[in-house]
Amino acid sequence: MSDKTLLLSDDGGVLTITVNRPDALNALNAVVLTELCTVLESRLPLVDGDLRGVILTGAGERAFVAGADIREMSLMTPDEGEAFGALGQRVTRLLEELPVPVIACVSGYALGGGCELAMAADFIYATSSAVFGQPEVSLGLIPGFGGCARLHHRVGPSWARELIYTGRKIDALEARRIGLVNRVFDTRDEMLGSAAATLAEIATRSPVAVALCKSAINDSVGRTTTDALDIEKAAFRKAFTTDDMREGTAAFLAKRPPSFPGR
Ligand code: CO8
Repeated sequence: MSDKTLLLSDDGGVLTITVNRPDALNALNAVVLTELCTVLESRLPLVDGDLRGVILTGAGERAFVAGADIREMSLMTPDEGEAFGALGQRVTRLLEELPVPVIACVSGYALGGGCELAMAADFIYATSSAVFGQPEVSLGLIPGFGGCARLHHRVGPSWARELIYTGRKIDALEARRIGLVNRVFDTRDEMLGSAAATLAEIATRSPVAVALCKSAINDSVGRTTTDALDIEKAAFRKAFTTDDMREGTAAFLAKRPPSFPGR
């Protein structure tokens, strides 16, 4: 196993980011969060580049990420805690702002900041060993990397409140049942293979249209239907300015597969 805390591999336009602190169950310390920011910021301008999707995972079978680093947080002043929370929130925003789909692949624990990191992905795949939860209240903390802000959009306010107030952990099947997880797999290899296949399928669609959908969905969260429809209307208009839209509609009419230029 490498001694780097973040492992990156690029395979055919799919970037796999692996949090690699298995001895601490991949807990997020300031170093990992700063490295995540650096990687994601460097990828943001690649809307016209080769990047087609991101898989976010944790090293080993025991944990995706077992939370923010409790040892590190235990020594923080309020100002340091605020800066740490802001750093974690920045990572989750960067994942949402990436113009390509992000799939979180969860084996083992996704607790606290780990569950919040997974929720910043577009959707979550899990193995049957996965365990989700927001146990912060057991530590006198609260979810600080977007758990209070995002969990209720995934599972509805009632489930979000119960999970956050109790700190209770749920298994993969329960997480799928309440809508937190899309798919559950027997093995990690199956999960990663399926995530790669999903990203490959999405890559056959217009990358510009997918990016417009992603930002329209993210920007609509928490808005009124009227505001959300305005956001969608603006994105719909923008689609008409793209070469992808001309190609996609022309290909349909010519009864041939589209070849999207990605602009
Ligand atoms: N931080 C630091 N170290 C951790 C963490 C963590 N979150 N989780 C596990 N570890 C370490 C353990 O200390 C242990 O290290 P060592 O071997 O040196 O003692 C090693 O990983 C293995 O852990 P365990 O021996 O405890 O393994 P078990 O299989 O017995 O238990 C559990 C696994 C159930 C996952 C258990 O480790 C656990 O409960 N971990 C903590 C889970 C948790 O509470 N996570 C939430 C943390 S709070 C948070 O994420 C807040 C996010 C927002 C922050 C906003 C800041 C403003």
